[in-house]
Amino acid sequence: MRKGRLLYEGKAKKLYETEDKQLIWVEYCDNATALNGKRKEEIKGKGALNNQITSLIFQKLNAEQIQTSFIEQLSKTEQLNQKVEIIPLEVVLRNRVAGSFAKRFGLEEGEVLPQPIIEFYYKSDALDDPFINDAHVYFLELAQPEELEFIKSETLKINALLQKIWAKIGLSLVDFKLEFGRTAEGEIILADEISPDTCRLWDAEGNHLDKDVFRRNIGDLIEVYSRVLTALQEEKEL
Ligand code: U5P
Repeated sequence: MRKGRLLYEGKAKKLYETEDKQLIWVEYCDNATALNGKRKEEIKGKGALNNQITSLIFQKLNAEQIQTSFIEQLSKTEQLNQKVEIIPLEVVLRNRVAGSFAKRFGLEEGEVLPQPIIEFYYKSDALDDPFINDAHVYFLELAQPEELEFIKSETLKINALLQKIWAKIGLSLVDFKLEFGRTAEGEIILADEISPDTCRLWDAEGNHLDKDVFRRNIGDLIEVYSRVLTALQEEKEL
């Protein structure tokens, strides 16, 4: 398999064509962004950490019969994915009060929600990813009602699996963001990444082992992400 033409450059990833039209070559870069791209920094080693963490998590989800775009890790910074058309929807699931949810409702961070809450954001840099509801999803023609129901039930299933995976290394899954894509056959599958860039992860002492260390300037991102990767690798070997 060879890396072909650059197809798309996102905030922290580059997607390349391969000889096979159904497959894309994904390269994780060292960029860290906050405030929807308005704050940007290069952090050496971040791409390799996120690629390795995402690859481990997606391997576990694939093994649990979740349909995902992940095929294999190619190198420290690269992976092979099935090509999908990304649905411009950020699907956020919250297990605990934190982040924009805490801000929106004027709450302290930390409270465990009686049941998980799923939220949708419309992926649009120009509009700053606005918070939307099901009716907006249909109005914007992002998904059909039965597709959105599938996305919700899949997100709940993924939450249960992710909570178990993170709990094994002593981390509480506070919230996370997923993206889904459509295959050439029109099937909806999980895509993009699952890493400390897209999950809030707290340890038992309340330390943040995720991108909040960068967003809030409260720690060393490489040190924290390395701790997460090492713990996942050690757990895998047990
Ligand atoms: N999140 C992303 N990308 C975004 C916005 C949020 O991955 O563009 C993730 C955060 O890392 C957090 C969850 O785990 O979604 C909720 O974020 P927030 O709405 O509390 O900022």
